[in-house]
Amino acid sequence: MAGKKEFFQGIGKIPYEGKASRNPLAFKYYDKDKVVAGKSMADHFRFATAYWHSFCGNGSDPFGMATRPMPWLSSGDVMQRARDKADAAFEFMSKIGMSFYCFHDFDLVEEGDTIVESEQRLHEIASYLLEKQEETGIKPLWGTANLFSHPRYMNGAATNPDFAVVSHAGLQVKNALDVTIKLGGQHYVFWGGREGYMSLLNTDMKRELDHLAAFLHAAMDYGRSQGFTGWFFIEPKPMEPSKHQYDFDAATSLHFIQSYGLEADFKLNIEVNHATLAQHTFQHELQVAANAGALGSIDANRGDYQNGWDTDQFPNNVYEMTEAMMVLLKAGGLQGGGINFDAKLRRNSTDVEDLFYAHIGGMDVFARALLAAEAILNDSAYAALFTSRYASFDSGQGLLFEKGELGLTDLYALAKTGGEPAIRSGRQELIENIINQYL
Ligand code: XUL
Ligand code: CO
Repeated sequence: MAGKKEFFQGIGKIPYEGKASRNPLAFKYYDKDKVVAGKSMADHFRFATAYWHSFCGNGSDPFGMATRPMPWLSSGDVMQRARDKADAAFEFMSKIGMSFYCFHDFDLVEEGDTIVESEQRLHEIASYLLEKQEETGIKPLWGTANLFSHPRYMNGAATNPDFAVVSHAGLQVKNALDVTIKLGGQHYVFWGGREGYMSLLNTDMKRELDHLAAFLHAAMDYGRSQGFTGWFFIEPKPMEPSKHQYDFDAATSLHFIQSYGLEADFKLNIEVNHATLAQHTFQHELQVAANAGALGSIDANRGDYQNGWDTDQFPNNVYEMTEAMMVLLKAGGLQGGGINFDAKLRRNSTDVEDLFYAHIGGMDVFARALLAAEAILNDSAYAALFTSRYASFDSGQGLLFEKGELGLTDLYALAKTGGEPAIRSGRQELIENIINQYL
């Protein structure tokens, strides 16, 4: 590795040692080459590190300052800081065996005082990242533009009531797309933290949604004109930082995508903690996306059952993740995306090892859940229980109904001669017990 400094000293390549291992710096379940349901674990997951949380987030919160030592941010020179950050990122990803990363434009390098300065910085750091990528084979899973931190976006980016801000957002997305393409990024994400409103009293919702659609069409046309072949993902989230965000959940985002004719190019990036903020489960959001053929990618994390905000903790609940992996396997996997750990260390996790423990834990939870889900779907009574619930639609009148061949008077006549339907158990507890048995 070309990096001059070693930022994660004393930590080598993280091995897979199996579940009997007591080595905290080893995988217990994530065995990248192990084939599960016809694909290696690495190919199922395509794990990615989030540049912002892992290499920019310093533990500060609205109540307190940074807690986490980040030696890669110590240089007084902005470009040196960006290069050191890239060195730290690639050292971490190489050691843990991560194939992908995800970034916002100004995670890579700080925004300049002028547009020209920002563009120069982005161009320069992208060239440096390209060198690191060539050395390691690690690439972006997706890129995005930060259209929510700068004060200019306080009233929205693509949905801002001021066209000057909308066009500035366009400039930023053009540059972010150029960098994503230059780095061989596979996909491009739109997360609209400020695309929404704080009060309807001053918001023309319909007009703002029309603007968002025009903006996304323009971004998509530009990307395609530059040879970008990846998907554009919308990442739903109901609120935070806005009171109400337009991409509220998977169903709302799909309705938007379909209403504005974006469905050939746009899919969804489903985030666990965004699902729970919308009062859904993660698996619900995965299923809604899958039903529309739009399950593109995943942002992995978890919320907190007692807090109502986006805590972005690393995943640790194997039972819930197993339910999610059952949905994923039944859907035939992700459509081109991967699993990005959009998760941050707790403010009091301050040792260099903590970033490794967090990612090892998250990757092991996915691996363990995938193994369990595959066994449940293929070896247990589950599949038969599931399909038998719908057996009355497999033949006869039920099948005709499913094909749309029965009218309401047909249903009337059938019910009248059929009498009161039998009471049939949904067997929820039995199915829950089966899952528990396979963990
Ligand atoms: C915010 C969030 C973002 C997106 C990318 O909640 O999830 O980090 O993933 O902008
Ligand atoms: Co996210």
